[in-house]
Amino acid sequence: KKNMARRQEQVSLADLKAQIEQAADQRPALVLNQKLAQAPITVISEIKQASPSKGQIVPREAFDYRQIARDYTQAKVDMISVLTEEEYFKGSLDILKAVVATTDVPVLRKDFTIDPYMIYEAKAAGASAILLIVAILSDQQLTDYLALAQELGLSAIVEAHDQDEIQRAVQAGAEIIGVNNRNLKDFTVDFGNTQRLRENIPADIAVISESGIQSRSDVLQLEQAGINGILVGETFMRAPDKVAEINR
Ligand code: IGP
Repeated sequence: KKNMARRQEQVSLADLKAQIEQAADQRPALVLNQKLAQAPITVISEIKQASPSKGQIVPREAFDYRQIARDYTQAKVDMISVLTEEEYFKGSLDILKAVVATTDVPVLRKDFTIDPYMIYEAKAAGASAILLIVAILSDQQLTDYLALAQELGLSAIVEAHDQDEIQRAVQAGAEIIGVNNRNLKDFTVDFGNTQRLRENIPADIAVISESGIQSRSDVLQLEQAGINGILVGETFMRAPDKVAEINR
């Protein structure tokens, strides 16, 4: 929050809007929504060096996000997720901008979106999608932020953990729901939860399974449960040969 306030002082909302209008090189709008309508499973690969549950995942000096972006591109992933949260994930908007400049693959801004400014900021930085976490937003915010994302041509992944949050996501008009396999209270991972929740989500809403995905058999399990996409961070970040790991 502190970091964000600092950024807000640097670039005014009016300047962000002007940047968005002038941007020549923009990724196609709502690309993730289109992608998710097709088989096979959509793969979103994440770029992050650290997390609250795992600490430093790759050594700081080995965190070559441009090279990782090139590897993910070569592996033909559908989207690249870039953590921009600075304090817990040691990400930044500059990393996202560098990734956007390195690849033509659409990019997801992975952050704790808590105001409209961050959505304009994502668009101005060249992102194609944003994350909206139900647990930290009111119903009004969810509705408003989904409308803003749509207006800007951004896909929105609405993250929900339980039946109640899924209800709220659906009510707000989410087209893509991200179900986190990781319980944020104790960091345990449970695919069963995702599989059970899928049954209660309308079939026309795409579901992305997030976190803790480690193997081909994990992916098969999720495919069988009717999951449309996967979001994988740590497993790919730790893989010495990312292209081989993704095509495994
Ligand atoms: C990736 P993993 O276990 O593959 O590294 O997880 C992604 O799901 C995780 O980073 C994540 C996340 C979030 C991060 C899911 N939801 C919300 C920050 C904020």
